[in-house]
Amino acid sequence: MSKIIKVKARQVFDSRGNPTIEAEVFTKNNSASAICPSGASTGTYEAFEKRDIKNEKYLGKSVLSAINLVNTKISKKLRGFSVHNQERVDAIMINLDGTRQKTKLGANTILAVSMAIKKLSAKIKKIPLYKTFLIKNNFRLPYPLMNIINGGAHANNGLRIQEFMIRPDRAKSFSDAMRICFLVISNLRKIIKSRGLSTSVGDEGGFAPMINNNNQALDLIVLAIKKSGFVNGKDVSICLDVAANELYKRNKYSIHSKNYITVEKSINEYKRIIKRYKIKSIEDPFAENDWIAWNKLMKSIKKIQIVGDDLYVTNLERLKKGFLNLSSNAILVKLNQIGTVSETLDVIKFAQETGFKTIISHRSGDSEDTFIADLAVGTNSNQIKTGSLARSERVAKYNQLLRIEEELGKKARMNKIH
Ligand code: 2PG
Ligand code: MG
Repeated sequence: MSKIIKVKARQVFDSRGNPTIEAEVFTKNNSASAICPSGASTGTYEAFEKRDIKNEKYLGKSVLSAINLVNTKISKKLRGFSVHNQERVDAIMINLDGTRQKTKLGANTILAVSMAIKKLSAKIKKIPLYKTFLIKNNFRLPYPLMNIINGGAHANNGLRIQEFMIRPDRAKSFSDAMRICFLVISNLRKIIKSRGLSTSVGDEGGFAPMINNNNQALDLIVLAIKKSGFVNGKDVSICLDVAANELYKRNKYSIHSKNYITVEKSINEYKRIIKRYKIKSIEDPFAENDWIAWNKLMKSIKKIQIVGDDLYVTNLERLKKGFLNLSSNAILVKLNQIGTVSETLDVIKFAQETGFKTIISHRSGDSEDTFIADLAVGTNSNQIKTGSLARSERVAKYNQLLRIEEELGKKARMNKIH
């Protein structure tokens, strides 16, 4: 009853309006589907995203060849295997591809199938998806890292830093966390409007006002937190994703202004804003190959969450290097950076065993698929980063977490931040 009889894919569109893959897996009596997301500020070491670069009808962005691969090669190879044996089916696809970065089939091709299989397994077992990952009981809800001001590659306002986020550190439940974020966002909207700035939003649902100075964005957020009756750094903490790959040139960085400065000077600037704005978490503070800079930062600041995204690209080898190098104390986890559910779980397991905080993340090009909400709960991940309370592809994940919390009832607990 759980044997795969067919895999089928179709081209659908992501939240930026770009083509992406939806895969549907069939057993005799059941089926389930999943949609692959897509990033804009991607790391060099991410697994390959397959697109028809020569198809001018879609400006080189269609995924029709990937879809053809699913409908033919992958469907044929997976036929007869059980949907309950995720590792096996993932290994078959990894071997069928046979390359380091999944350049032959594409990580997007493989991942859509891998996620659909996971969903179908849960459906056949008649259990919620979150119960099929690493944790079997004592589920914990993640703290949301809500991206409320968008900059960098996700907006066109000239803000150096890509994501300005809030985390409701004293929330007692996930619904309480949502209420706190709702209040801060509502007040931020009012403040931005009162300054005569636009309240239009960027790719991840955060506001994208035409300001180009990090401090200005941070001042707005501090004010919104205060106006909402919360204490910055206690009730609500400011967190950043610098996405420093985009701000790096010849050993120097233009994170804090348009001027390129050394790592040492950048660290001093980090220290200054951490103190002034009580920042609690910084993602990708330096570029993906600058291991020395990461280690210097880790050694020079205490009690701050340093998150590797482009640095690790959800890749076990790179995470092991970061562990040995003392590069960070947290990892951002994105399924499509590596390309299968099994490999993602391996990374999460290693990270948690070695004391890293795990943060499950969306991509800037995302969809109505809420897989990552279940993944966050099912792996006891501390945090989830999935945009603001705007744009349904972002809100869908938060809504799914509310449903999970409701289902867990009295057993629902928030994760530990510290
Ligand atoms: C990031 C992500 C998600 P993108 O850098 O963390 O916010 O952006 O998907 O564009 O890589
Ligand atoms: Mg990032």
